[in-house]
Amino acid sequence: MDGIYDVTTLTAGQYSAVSNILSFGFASMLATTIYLYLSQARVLPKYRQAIVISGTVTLIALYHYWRIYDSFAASHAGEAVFNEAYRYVDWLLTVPLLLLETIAVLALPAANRKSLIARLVPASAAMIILGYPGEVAADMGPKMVWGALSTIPFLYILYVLFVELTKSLDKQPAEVSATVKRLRLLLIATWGVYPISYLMPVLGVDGANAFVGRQIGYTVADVLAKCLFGLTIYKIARLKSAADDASYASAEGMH
Ligand code: RET
Repeated sequence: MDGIYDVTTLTAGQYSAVSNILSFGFASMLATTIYLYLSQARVLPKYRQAIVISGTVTLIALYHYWRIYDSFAASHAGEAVFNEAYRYVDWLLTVPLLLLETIAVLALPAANRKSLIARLVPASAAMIILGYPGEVAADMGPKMVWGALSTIPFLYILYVLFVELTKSLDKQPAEVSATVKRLRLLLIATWGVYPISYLMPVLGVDGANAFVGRQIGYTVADVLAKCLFGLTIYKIARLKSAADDASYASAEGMH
C-alpha cells in the first residue's frame, strides 16, 4: 500500500479517538451551517453575502465529514482504503470561499477586492493541489518536497491577508478593529495547525499515532478555521452594520 495509512491496524482506543473527533467535526459543521444561514438576515444587506458564504463553507464541510466518517468506518472494517482525498477536495472548495468571505465582510472598494481575489484564489488552489501528492506519499522525500512547494503559496496567502487585514484596521471603529484583530490571530493560529499535522510522520511520530494525530489536528483546525472563523465574520458584520446604520444599532440594542 502507498502512503495512505492502513486503518485496520488501529487499536480500539485509537479507532474511537478518530471516530469521535470526526463525529465532533460533523456536528460542529451541521450546527454552524444552520445558525449562519438563519442569521444572515440579521445584518445589513451589504454584509449578507459574507455570512451566506461562511454557511456554505460549513455546509460543504458537513458533506465531507460525513464521507470521511463513512470512509473511515469502511476502511477499519477492511472493506476499502481510507480516502484522504475527501479532505483535500473539501479544502480545495472551502479555502477559496473562506478567503472570499473575509474579503466580503471587509466591504473594500471593488478594484481592491478584485485584485485580492485574483491573487488569493489561485494561490489557495495551488497550496492544496501541491500538498495532496505529499499527503499520500509513503516516503519522507516526496512528502518534504511537495510540502515545501505547498508552503510557498501558503506563506504568500498569509502575508497578503495579514497586510490587508492590518491595513483595514485604521478605517474601522474601535470595536470592529478589535474583532478584525481577533480574526487575524485566529487565521494565523489555525492555518498553522495544518502543516504541523501534515508533518507528523516526518517528525518521527510512529505510523498509527501519526495517523490519529493528523486526523485530530486537521479536524480541530477545520472546526476553528471554518466554524469559529465564520461566527467571527458574523460578529464583524453585526458590528459594522451597527456602525453604518444607527437605526439597525438601536433595533438590535447595540448602542
Ligand atoms: C498542506 C500541505 C503541507 C504544507 C501546507 C499545507 C497547508 C494547508 C492549509 C490548509 C488550510 C485549510 C483550511 C481549511 C478550512 O476550511 C496542504 C497540509 C502549508 C493551510 C483553512
